[in-house]
Order: sequence, then structure tokens, then C-alpha cells
Amino acid sequence: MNKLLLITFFILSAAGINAQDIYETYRAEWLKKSYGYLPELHVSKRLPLQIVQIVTDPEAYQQVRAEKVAEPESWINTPISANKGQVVDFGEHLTGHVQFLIESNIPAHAPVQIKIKFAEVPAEMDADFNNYEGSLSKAWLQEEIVTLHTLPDTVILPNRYAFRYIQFEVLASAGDMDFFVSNIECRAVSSAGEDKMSSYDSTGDRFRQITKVSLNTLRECMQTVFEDGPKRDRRIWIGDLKLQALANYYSFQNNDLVKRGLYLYAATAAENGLVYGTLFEEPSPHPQKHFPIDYCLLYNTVLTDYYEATKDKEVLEDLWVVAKYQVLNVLPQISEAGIFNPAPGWWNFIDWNDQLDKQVAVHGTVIYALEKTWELATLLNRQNELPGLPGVIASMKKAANEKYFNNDKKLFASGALGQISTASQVWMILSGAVSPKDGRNLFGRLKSERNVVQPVSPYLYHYVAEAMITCGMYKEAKELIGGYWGGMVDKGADTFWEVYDPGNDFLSPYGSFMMNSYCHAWSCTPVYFLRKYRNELFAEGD
Ligand code: RAM
Repeated sequence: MNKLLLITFFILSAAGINAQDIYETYRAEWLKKSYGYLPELHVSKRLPLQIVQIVTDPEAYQQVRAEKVAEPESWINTPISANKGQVVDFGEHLTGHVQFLIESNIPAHAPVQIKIKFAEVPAEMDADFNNYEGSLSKAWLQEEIVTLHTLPDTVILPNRYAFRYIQFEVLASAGDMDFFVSNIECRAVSSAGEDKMSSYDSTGDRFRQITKVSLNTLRECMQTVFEDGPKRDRRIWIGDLKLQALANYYSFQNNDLVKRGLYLYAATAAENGLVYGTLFEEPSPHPQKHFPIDYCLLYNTVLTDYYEATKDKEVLEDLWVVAKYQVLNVLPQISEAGIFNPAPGWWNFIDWNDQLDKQVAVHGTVIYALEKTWELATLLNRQNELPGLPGVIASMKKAANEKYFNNDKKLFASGALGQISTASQVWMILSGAVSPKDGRNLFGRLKSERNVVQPVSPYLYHYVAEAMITCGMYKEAKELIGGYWGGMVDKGADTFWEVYDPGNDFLSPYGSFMMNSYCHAWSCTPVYFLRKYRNELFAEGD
């Protein structure tokens, strides 16, 4: 057994990792604390803004757009049969509960069955959900069928919906009956509250607009936890939590929600100490049992980010043990030569591009997280609990440069085929395996390299922007924010999307654009960059 493994083995045994449940004595208290930070949901009543029709337009995002056809007042006085194909538009993305009044033209003598369909974007409204053939459950698509026997009736729909558009369709009724829908309202919910840093904004219209969409995205995802998307998956994921927390420090500053997330992850972690990638609040907090290893380790960095933003050490003291066990579980997967070989059954996320070879990016993520954990240990004066860590970090950086650097291309190359990707360079930069100056060169060479595997999610683009900033490339970072997130704004986004490939509007990780989440947490970080680095990004004006 090599020296590093031997040390880890002794630490693990001394720390009791082989015991049945290493967090047994902490869990109840962590759970209690998570409930102490349960936020209040602010409710606001929203009404339809206009009536639209979805029209084909080859130039528009996903080749359709919403075109105004009427005011809500005239629409509610027209029977549904005459409003066929028309859609109620609330003018902005909402997350909340919906109710409406339905009346008939004559006293009802038969039941009526109506379908109520919700959509975040026009193409989703235009699509026939019956044609859905994606990989995730069709039940995520937001549609209700309601049968009513007595009219008039106020219908309160059973779920929370995430939408901008609603359509009503009569599926069955008596031939002589027609229906009027009115008093449609949404009780929109969010725990975000006030944006406390609006005075930090740049004055230029483009970046103001990007900031606004960014804030809308974050606000909609801030519920009783930081959800990944209010339409789908409606749960907390570590990768999303990290980015939401960053954006939150520069906007709503609802820091209790960050703490709630951190304690929930700790309370529901596996018995060996690893946090799971995602968890649900209801009926009682429980994880979905898988370990995306990059996410597990990024948990530690949520703690360091939290401290940087709040200087609150109490949470760190409480949860240090969790940070430590993320590392202790990963150390045995790192060879003496500093190569990370993930255990079978672990996966890693990095991005949704299925062409991406993740070997180098994951290696970089591990170093990045270990560095942050060492910062944490130093802050808490607990270095003696992870004594070998600086050595491991150094050997991993050395290995990265020796094993993964392609000397001909002068770029990091991943996997057996030596794939060149943006993800690999970015995570090498963020890990500190290369200097900012060398990082700038990597970015420079990427430009002239052919067949570079590019990110497809705003999640990975966040780290691209972060890496540019790490290298002092403020101009490029600003261009990226303006071009990539701004590209979504140009295509009509009022909240940022889960995936965005400027060249493919229909790209979906789930085999259908209908299933994509069009208000997605990990896309919300422009507000973080634009405010945190305002002086550097806007040194030359807006
Ligand atoms: C998706 C989620 C989430 C992401 C994971 C990896 O299902 O929507 O945002 O973190 O995948």
C-alpha cells in the first residue's frame, strides 16, 4: 500500500469511517437547523397581461413566437370555442398556484371536461405533449384535465406551476353548451424577497437586461430550497446550489436559504459521509441516491463561498466534518502519482454535452475542491485532520501537467483519444494547475484549434467566465456574458434556460425540447459576475 493510501487508511479508521453511520450523532441537530432556516414564501397575485397566438416564424427562437391578438378583457367575454388556439400570456415567468372561474352559456345539463396546459416558452405551448418521446417522465409536462359537473365553478388547480402561458381547451361537453373562463389568477410564490444590491448595476441597457433576467431566474428558483428549476426538477442539486448561492450574495442576500441547503445535505448524507447529489424536501427530507463526484466535492466550496460572503464561522464549524468526509472518501481514489480514478458507481456531471470526455475536467474539479477544503481547514485550524492534503494537491497538479498536457497542441487533452475541450482547459485553470498567464495562453490556443468540444449548458459557461476572470481576461468574460446569456435575451428569454447552444435551439439532454427547463437555477449567475466584478468588467464603460 502506498504512503498516501496508508495515511488515508489510518485517518479513516481513526475517524470511524467504517462505523455504521458516521453522522449518527449529528443528523437530528442538522435537520432541526435546516427547519429553523425554512423561509417564508412571499405570495403575490398576478393577472394575465395579454392574449396571444403562437405563430410560426423561422427567425424566432425554436421557430415560433407569441403574437398579441387581444386584451384579456375582450377574451373573457368570448366563449372558449371562439378563442380556439388562443393563449393567455402573463407577460413574465411565474411560479405559483392558479385558479379561474368557469361559467356556461346555458344552465349546465352535462359535465364539461377541460384541459389546461402550461408552458414556459412559446414552442412548448405549440407542441403536442402527446408526441413527447423524451427520456424523462411525461408527467413533468404541465397539463391538467378537469371534469366539472356544476357550473359556474371556481377551479383551483392542484399543483404549483412554472409558466408564462396558459391555454384552455374544452375536451368534451354537450353540443349546445359553451364556456367562458374569467378571473384567471396566479398566486406567485418565491422566498427571494427584495434585491438588495440594485445600486451595483451598470448603466448600459444590454447588461441591465441580462441582470434583470438573471434575477428573475434566481427569484423563481428560490422556494423553500434553492430549486434547480421550478418546472423541473423542483429539487435542490449541489451544482445548482453553489451557483445560486453566489448570485444570491449579490442580490437577495437570503443567506438562511443557503444554510438550509447546506444542513439538509448534511442531514441526508450517506452513512459513509458522502453527500448525495440531490435531495427532496417532501414528504420528509431524503436524497436521490447517487454520487456525482464533482457535485459532492463542490459541497465544500459552497461552504468557502458562504464564508467569503458572510464571514459566518458557525456554519463552517458545524459542517466541517461533512467537508472532511467528502475528502476522506475521495482520497483513496487518488493514486500516489496524483491521478484521480473514480470508484465504480460514481459519476460526474461537468456539463450536458454527451461528446465531452470528462477525465481532465473532473481531475481539475477535484483539485479545485481540495484546495478550497484546505482553505477551510486552515480557517478553522483543523489542518491536522487532513494532514496529507497539500501533498495530494501538489501531486495532482504535477500529474495534470505531465499526463494531460499535449505538448504539440499546448492544450490539455482528455481521455484515450486526447480530446480537446473548453471544459478541460477551464477546470485546469480553476484548479490552479496552471498560472493565470498560462491560462490566457490556453484560451488563446483554443480559438485556433479545430474540433474543440464546447459547453452546452450555462452551468459550464459559468465556469468558463470564472476561469477568464481568474486569468484577468475581463474583456473576454464580459463578451461571453453579453454574447451567451445576452444571446438568450435576444431570443426572448425572460428567465435563463437550462441548456443553450446558440446553434441548436432544440438541443435537449432529455431527448425533447419540451422537457427542458426554461427557468433554470444554474443559469442565473450573470448578476454575480456583473456586480462582483463591476469595476473590472466595466473599466472601459458599458
Ligand atoms: C439536471 C438538473 C440539475 C443538474 C443535474 C445534473 O437534471 O436539472 O440542474 O444539476 O441535472
